[in-house]
Amino acid sequence: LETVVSPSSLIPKSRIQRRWDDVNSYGVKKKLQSWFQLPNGDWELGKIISTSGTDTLISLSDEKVVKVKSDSLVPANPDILDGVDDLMQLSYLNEPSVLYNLQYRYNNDTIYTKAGPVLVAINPFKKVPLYGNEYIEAYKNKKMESPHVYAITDMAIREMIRDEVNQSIIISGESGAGKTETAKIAMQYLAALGGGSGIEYEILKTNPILEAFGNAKTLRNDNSSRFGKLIEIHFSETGKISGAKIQTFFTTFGSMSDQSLLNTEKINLKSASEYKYLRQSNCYSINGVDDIQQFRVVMEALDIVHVSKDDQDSVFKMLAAVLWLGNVSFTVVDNENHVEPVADEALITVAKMIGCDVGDLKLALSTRKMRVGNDTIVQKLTLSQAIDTRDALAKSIYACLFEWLVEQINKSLAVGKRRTGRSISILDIYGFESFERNSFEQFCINYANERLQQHFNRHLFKLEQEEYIQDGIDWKRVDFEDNQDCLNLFEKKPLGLLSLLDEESTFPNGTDLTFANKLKQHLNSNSCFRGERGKAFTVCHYAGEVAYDTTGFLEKNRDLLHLDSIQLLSSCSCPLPQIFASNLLAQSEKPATGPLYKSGGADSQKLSVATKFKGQLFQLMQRLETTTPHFIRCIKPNNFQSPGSYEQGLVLQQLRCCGVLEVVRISRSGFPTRMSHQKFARRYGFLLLENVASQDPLSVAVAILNQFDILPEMYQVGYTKLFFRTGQIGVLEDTRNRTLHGILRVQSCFRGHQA
Ligand code: AOV
Ligand code: MG
Repeated sequence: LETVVSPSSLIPKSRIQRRWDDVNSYGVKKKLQSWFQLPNGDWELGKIISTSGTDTLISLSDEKVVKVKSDSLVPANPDILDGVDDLMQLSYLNEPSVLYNLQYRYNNDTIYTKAGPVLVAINPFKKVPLYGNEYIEAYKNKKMESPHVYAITDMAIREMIRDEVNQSIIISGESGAGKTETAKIAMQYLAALGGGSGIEYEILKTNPILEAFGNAKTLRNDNSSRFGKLIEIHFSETGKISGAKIQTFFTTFGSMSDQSLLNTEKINLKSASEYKYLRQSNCYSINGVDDIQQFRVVMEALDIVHVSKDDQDSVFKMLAAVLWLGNVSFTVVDNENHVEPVADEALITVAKMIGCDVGDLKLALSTRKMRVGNDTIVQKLTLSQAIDTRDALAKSIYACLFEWLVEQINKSLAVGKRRTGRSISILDIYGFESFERNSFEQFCINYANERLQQHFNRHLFKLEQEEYIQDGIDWKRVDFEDNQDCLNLFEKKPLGLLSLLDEESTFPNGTDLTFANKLKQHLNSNSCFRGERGKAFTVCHYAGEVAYDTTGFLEKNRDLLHLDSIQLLSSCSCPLPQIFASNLLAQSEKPATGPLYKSGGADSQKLSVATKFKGQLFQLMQRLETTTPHFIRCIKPNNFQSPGSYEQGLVLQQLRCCGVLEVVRISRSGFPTRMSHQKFARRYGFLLLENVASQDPLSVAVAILNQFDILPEMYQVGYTKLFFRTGQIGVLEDTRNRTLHGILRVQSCFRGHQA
């Protein structure tokens, strides 16, 4: 059998990968095993039989022999390296080897693997026996060391205590990759180690509440978070959890989940299919989800985080108001297509739930007050304007309700007055998205990820190298993909994507097409931008090119909630709508800085959605900047949420998007662990066999390195710090811990003896 295949470029190669190939393409002929790419893009392992000229004969596992171009083969690692814990240990770091290693582990339910300092987690889509108290104990006592969320969380705790610096655990990945589950696993570990005061129990109970109100079933994930979340967990000096604070970002409540509600007459509850908002997906149940059981859990959680019974009643009234709003219908009242809401059960129930006059509600849904000079005129709404107004009100009540709940939770978890400045924050935020059709949501999400990627880059590569150079150690510069150009494309003023979007949103005659044309006119010279035909444009993100369709951009960027609706809420007799109204007014106030979006003709000035988004993102980044980050990259092995299926192409694409391969390359050539001479001497000096009390820290440090036989290529001595390759400090830490335990035991024996 003779088949000549040219497997190159079946998977488009990124710039990063091309460089990888340069590094790894040597040595193929001498190796017995090699990767060979099948026409479908998957890689298969083959044994080299012979090489002649530019061709190589290889035999595959099914005994088939194929002839391929020698330069298309990629070297494979020896069997002994199958399934290593850390990708850094691989001799050959090419893509097929990495894919194979992850798959090998995944097939054994070992879903976690290190990629240098980054933890890769592959969603098992089934229960795996890796969690619970026994595992927590094992990681706590260092009896278990294999990569795990517990291990990385443990490291965060230790570094928080050791360095007295706040820590963050940044979890990213595609929808359905397992971010939220991973965040919960990390919280579990923190609660187990820092528990005692009881507050940890409350903190864990915030998850079911946030998920009940903030998650929805989507095509990609049955329990998809429609918001990003940062939870900051505070610790006392003794290492006990003292409180927590939750911040949510970028809520997108476009679609709502099938909430199971209280079945009481008080809120006039009907079955889900009676509500227009819940009817649209035609999906009323989720496999394996028991709504009644979940509902009980949420109600119990609300009690635990101290939401009073009265407030709980109000919460369900607001939910009912939102659902009934969706059922409000309109009739045309004149020949200009102006409308009025129908005064039926839906309208009357909404008015009752929020506590307003039916007439006021009618007016707010069918008219808009506008100021012309010093006069106020009332404009009637057309059918489509009225529907938009109704939906905007429903969305904003829901969003306000969610924000209010988070606020209540935060009050309940409030950190006491004695802040210690010790905290671990967990960030669960959606990753880079690239679909067939990409809209405003992907535009915002990918912009946020571009920023997070810069944080990742800066932390892992840039700061790293700057530190080496500053400390004068021998270090050959490793380049990394800097994404500053792409960030400039978004953020530059006045000619950046965000500025131009805001500008066009303020023009009454602006359309998605005029917006797209403006982008092409001003940004075509930018290397990260490419105008496409019609209303489309392409951005070259760090993770790849994404073509955006500007359809709906302007409308989504304008905040459609009218001042009339806010005024309606503020006049309601229920407490929650009043709180919502004052929050909304505060948000729409003119801020000291930042571009403004003037809503078309109305008398309020509001921030555009994109500008608010950018503001939140900057706040988030500022908070993260003050922490030592730990990164977890979640990977989805297939698109069917099913266990046991591992699609190489899909995994590879995600590995590239989150820079996992690049980070291994950099880490392997660097010195990720570092410690000042003083600290090193203080920490390990007592392990020395000879007395060094009189010596300077550097001499002590060198003595330690010698005594423990740390190989010269494994460390570098800088002006102020010692730099180590990965894993080196572990040996010293172990010895130190064992010795300390020994001393403690001796001391307690001694005390026992005295007594
Ligand atoms: P996501 O947070 O990354 O998506 P989730 O954390 O909700 O994804 O995970 C999706 C589903 O995968 C969960 O509901 C579980 O069924 C399963 N899963 C994830 N991690 C594990 C694990 N460690 N063990 C067992 N099952 C797991 V989104 O919120 O959609 O971006 O917006
Ligand atoms: Mg999630």
